[in-house]
Amino acid sequence: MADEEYFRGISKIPYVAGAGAGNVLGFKYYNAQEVLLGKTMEDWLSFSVCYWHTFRGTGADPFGFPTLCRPWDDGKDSMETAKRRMHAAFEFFTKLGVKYYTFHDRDVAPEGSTLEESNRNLVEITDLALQLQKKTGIRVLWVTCNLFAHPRYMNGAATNPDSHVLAYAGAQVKKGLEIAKKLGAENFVFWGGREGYLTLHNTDVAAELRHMANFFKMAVAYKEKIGLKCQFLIEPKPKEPCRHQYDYDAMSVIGFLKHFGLDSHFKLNIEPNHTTLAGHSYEHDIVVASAFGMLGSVDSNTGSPDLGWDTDQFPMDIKNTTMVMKSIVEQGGLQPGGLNFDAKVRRESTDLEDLFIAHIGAMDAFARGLRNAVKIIEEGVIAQMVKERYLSFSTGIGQKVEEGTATLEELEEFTMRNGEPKITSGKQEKYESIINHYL
Ligand code: XLS
Ligand code: NI
Ligand code: NI
Repeated sequence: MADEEYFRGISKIPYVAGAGAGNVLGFKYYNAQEVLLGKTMEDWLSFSVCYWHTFRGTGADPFGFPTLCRPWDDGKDSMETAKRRMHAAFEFFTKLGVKYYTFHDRDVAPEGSTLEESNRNLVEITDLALQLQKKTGIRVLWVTCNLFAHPRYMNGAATNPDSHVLAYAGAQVKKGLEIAKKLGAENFVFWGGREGYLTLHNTDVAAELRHMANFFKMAVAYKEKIGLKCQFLIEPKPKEPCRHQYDYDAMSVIGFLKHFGLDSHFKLNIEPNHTTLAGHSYEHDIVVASAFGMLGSVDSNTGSPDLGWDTDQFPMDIKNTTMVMKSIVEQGGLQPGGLNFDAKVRRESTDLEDLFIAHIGAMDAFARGLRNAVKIIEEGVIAQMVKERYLSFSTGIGQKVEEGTATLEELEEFTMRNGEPKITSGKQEKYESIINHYL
């Protein structure tokens, strides 16, 4: 089992700068060890493969049966299958040349009929993961607990109206944190898919938010108790599967964390397909989270903007990747976060090689985005224009506003003295033309 090769005919993906359009099994832009602005591309991008889509995805959708047959899967949720899958996963990570992977507890090990059995399974499988990590140097970008798939969580986990369910979720997170420590995970993610409501008629919103905050406080306490060093992340999403999810978008989560005094313990894991579901532009939540110093990691995927749900497609749009990388480079990088491909091949992309083609295409899209962003930042044309736009805040009354020392009386006096402000063009088309220059 350990020696079996699952991705036959595919070897380590090479850097093939300048190769023709038809070569989709090589990187044309991602050159891992190349240094840009003092850091290797590998470090700026910290790519990660997700376990759930890439190793558990079957292509099933609400209207159709599975379409994706994988050589490591026999359709059984057994420990033996789980181990085979783990070997296949590490073969994939190694050939693709990524340093990180992410998983939910229940992706890697089957859920047992009791919590004890589930925990035993998880411990046994992560022993194998640890062994493969040591052998390959591949690391865990983040671990998360699946607190949304099992029927017990249908009314929520940390926001469930039944404290017994909340207790179960807490027990699951306790084990998840222990596993994160064992595997040296860089981050731990909370995604609240069932933390929200289907109807307000049966929901005590204030109680649910309080319980969720207290749940996070227990997680922080246990993390500190066991000396787990990783960064906690919350992943916002406005809806799906709930009608409304409390972690609606970056600004809502930041407000929640600050309200409950949790903001020093958490950062955000932003998934652009969730941002667009919340009605914002692709990079909006990246920019907002970064503005608060809370951009921790990115679930780099995309949706189809003409649809209203999370299609988890591989990000292939160079303008999007450029704008995301601009924010990331401006804040000095993402570490200990990274770019995790929370993305799945289409259910019609049935070849095994499509898994490689999808990841390579998306890695190259981000590598191009990084190269573009570096040029935008190095040349500084946009930055200079933005700086000039806000120049009035560096002297006089503007400076007093900036520093928080101005009063309304002073603003009135200033206005009486200076009259009507002059009309200033926002120059949107000029900015857009300049951005296009770099794409
Ligand atoms: C679902 C989320 C989920 C999280 C991890 O929409 O993106 O996959 O990333 O639970
Ligand atoms: Ni995600
Ligand atoms: Ni998602």
